[in-house]
Amino acid sequence: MIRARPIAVESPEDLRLAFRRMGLLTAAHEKLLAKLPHVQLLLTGLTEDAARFLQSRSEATTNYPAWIPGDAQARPGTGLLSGRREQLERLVAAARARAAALPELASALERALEADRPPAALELGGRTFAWGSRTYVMGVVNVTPDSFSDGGRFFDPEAAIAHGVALAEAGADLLDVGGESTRPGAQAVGAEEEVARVLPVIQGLRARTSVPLSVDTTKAAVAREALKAGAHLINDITGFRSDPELPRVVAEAGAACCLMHIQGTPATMQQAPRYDDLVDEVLAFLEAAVARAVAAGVPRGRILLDPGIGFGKTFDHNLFLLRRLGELRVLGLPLLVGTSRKAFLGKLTGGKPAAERLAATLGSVATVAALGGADVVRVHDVAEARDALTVVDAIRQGMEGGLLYSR
Ligand code: HH2
Repeated sequence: MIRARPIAVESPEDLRLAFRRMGLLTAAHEKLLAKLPHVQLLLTGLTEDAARFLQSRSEATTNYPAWIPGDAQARPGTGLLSGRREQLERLVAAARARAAALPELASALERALEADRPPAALELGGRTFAWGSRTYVMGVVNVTPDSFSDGGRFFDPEAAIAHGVALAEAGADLLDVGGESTRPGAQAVGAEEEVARVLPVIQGLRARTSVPLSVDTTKAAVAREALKAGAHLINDITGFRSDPELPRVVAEAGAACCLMHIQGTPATMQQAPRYDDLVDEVLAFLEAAVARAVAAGVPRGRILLDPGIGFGKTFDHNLFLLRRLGELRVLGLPLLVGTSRKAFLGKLTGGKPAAERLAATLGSVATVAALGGADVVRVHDVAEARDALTVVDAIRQGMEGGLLYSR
């Protein structure tokens, strides 16, 4: 009986398994892959020169990808490139070789073509984060009286330390200690008060666990003390936009950082979030954040990025961004995603309060992991997230059955 079945073209692994099934030599796989998968790239922000170049190449020969320009009046500088990988690679070379070279276009295309490669591994606090090998878990330790889901529960330092130790034992790969709530409309906390909240907890956790420690702060003064006390990563929900000193403090300590997208400030962010192109604007914000970090001396390889779910985003913005998370892979850096117990999950589940959003959280965590968009998930319930992710990661990597083809 003749059968035909679709193989996911965006997954080279599955195409390689199809080649095995067909008995083709391993040596030929890469060559065949370059000819096969269809790459579609949405381009925005094109100069007229770059747009003309794309048009002329696609008209000239079939050596280059097809080019569909966007509406010149309504959406200038946009278009879609569609073709095989080798055609795209030829286009990159042509953009570089041209007398009036187009390096920005060439780099943007190159980054898009490399988006399926995992970022370089990160050494943090004596552990290796091998991106792409599995989804890592960051456990939340809120030392605040007013966090949206657990405010006041771990305000006492001993309670916070015990909670952090429990999360570490439950399998957290990182702990994120925060002394200031970022929920919409939260009261700002002074640096002195924030240091007084987080420092004893960092010291206690350093003494009692070997898990790398992150500190959720926007302030250089807090970061400085936290890093001195042994924290390894600074998690700034404003993407190094609120304290110009902060990137330098991170660089000088040789620490890592997580830079998050936010529109507005926690006080105002949920009033009227608005975007023309959500993914494009998040990409632009994160690129600028990386530039600030690198300019201050933070190596690119010590930066994680976060789309900032719930930070200046409507319900629909959150869902769309989670669905299209994979597009942020063009940044070439590991992605951290925080959906845990957030309001959009409450809304999706008929108005459940934060304390009853565990199953919804696990659904969101499993989805972002399965879509391949997240390297780290930031969660309150570590043991449960670990179990869910173990299943997702195992299914994503379940290729052993396909290896039978080569026998
Ligand atoms: N979400 C919160 C706080 N910090 N950091 C990153 N990188 N990503 C996030 O999504 C994120 C974050 C909000 O959660 P929580 O800490 O539980 O609440 P609160 O800010 O009220 O303390």
